[in-house]
Amino acid sequence: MRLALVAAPPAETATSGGAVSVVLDEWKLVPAQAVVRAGRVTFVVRNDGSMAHEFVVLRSDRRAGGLPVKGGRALEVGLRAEIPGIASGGSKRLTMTLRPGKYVLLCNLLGHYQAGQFAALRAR
Ligand SMILES: [Cu+2]
Repeated sequence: MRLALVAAPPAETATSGGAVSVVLDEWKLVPAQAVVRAGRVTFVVRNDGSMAHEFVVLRSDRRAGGLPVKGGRALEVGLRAEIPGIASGGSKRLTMTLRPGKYVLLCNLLGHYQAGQFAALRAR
């Protein structure tokens, strides 16, 4: 985390630190924005669904819907961070450093990715 901050240009770290709201539901994952500034980002993830969900951040150049799937779960290649469980009606935060690039946000509970709980995110 700290290494990535040090490696980023000063202008970028100075303007980073934004919050990104994300809503989980059956069967979708909807970030408030598709593009964020690289650097420190806080995801504020709210579960509006009727069942528990999770929130996974992968660094990937693949299409958000094009991750390889095995046994009902997407392969978590490029895993960067995760909120393992968010109860129905609950909300959790995750602060991490995003380097510039393409990311896939998903819920990877059994079958949820294939049901449509994913979204693309780009950091620049
Ligand atoms: Cu889910």
